[in-house]
Amino acid sequence: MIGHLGQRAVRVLVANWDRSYTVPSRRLYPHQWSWDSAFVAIGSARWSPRRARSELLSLFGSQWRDGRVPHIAFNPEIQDGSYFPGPEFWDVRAPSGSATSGIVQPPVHALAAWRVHLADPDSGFLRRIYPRLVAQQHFLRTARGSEQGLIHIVHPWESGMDNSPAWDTPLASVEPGPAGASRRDLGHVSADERPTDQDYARYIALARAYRDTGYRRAGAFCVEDPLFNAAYGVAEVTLAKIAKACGLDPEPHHQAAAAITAAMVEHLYDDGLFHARDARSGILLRSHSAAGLVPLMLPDLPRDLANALIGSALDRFGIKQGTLPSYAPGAPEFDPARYWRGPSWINLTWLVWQGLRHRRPDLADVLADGMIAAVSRSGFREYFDPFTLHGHGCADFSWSAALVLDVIAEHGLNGVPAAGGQIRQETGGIGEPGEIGDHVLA
Ligand code: 9WN
Repeated sequence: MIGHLGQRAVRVLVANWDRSYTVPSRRLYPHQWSWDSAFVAIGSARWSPRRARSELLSLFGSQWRDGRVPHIAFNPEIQDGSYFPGPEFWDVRAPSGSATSGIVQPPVHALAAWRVHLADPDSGFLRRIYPRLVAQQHFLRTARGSEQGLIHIVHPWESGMDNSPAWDTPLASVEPGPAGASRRDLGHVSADERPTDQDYARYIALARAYRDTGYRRAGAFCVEDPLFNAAYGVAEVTLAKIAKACGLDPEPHHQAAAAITAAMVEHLYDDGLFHARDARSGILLRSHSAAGLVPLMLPDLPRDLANALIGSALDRFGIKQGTLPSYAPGAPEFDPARYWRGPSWINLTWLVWQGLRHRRPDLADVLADGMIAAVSRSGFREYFDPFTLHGHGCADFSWSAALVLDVIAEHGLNGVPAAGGQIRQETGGIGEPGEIGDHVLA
């Protein structure tokens, strides 16, 4: 059932495993990233729920006292300077003692935890992770929440879609600092697939300014992003399920989820797409980012809006072709090869796939086949040209491998899902690639 493609995906995850979690990429991203680990857990749940639990628990081991889950937890054994900005730049430690960054990423972790539980029910795991997930939401609500109930982000890196054209306008007001010389990414990936030096210098200036307030006050960049807020809403929907499974009251989570959806509809929606909003001026930052389709994941999205989003997915993003470009191809800023400015990403496609599965299973199937086609054609690359499926960015990228395992388990390689939605599980100890390989790849 897993097929040759699934075996290759497992091999990527085994190769990127680092004792208790998975690095996104050995060379380009050699530490633990927050939303990457959530996506990896969703995929690992299909073949090794033990690894999936470890992935999430290890990340939450670096949670701050205020509930924030940092976007990077640094591996102390990795040589200084192999990723920039590294621990010396962020200059902060979690209560566990691990060096971390001070910003966050979209909170897709409750969803991941629930999927891990569904794959291999473990009430001890759920009870352990639930208060941490609640604290993560609490941090967002209290430190980043607006009166209208929306969450703002303080850095493009917090959106997960760092280089999206959606950030061109808010970034333009950021004074670039001196950063070019410190970049490490260009040693691994071609410059025309990555952010420009000027944008990179702005990222560093913003991160430095936030750091210098003790990671408390937003600087020039302060926006409410539809993907981030949709993830925040889906987290409440999922926490209701987790609370119920733990014998706790789900009602506060239901109420929170309904309020988030309502606030998003009122403040972030316009003309067939959700948009980011400048949190200070309240001005909508209209763009053509596929982040605006992710609210399809919200189960209580009004039906007429969901239909309008599906119309945009078809007309503006052309998903009938099987791929979801990260930015609408008809827009002037579209670039099929540059990071987040047009290429297809497996994680973004997976999120929208989730949103379509119950609403338009026919279109969901088209996207599932498209994800499989992209990695079959080009391997588990970081991103793909949405028209040619040519691979870009780094190779052996963890979430591309992990989420394709989930797609194989749910949708199957030829439209036939794996029995029980489960790919064979490892039975050996974690952390021994050979051992795991023997069990899964036999
Ligand atoms: C900054 C790790 C991360 C992803 C992000 C992606 C990219 C980092 C970078 O890589 O961002 O966090 O150095 O460009 O944009 O979504 O989590 O895979």
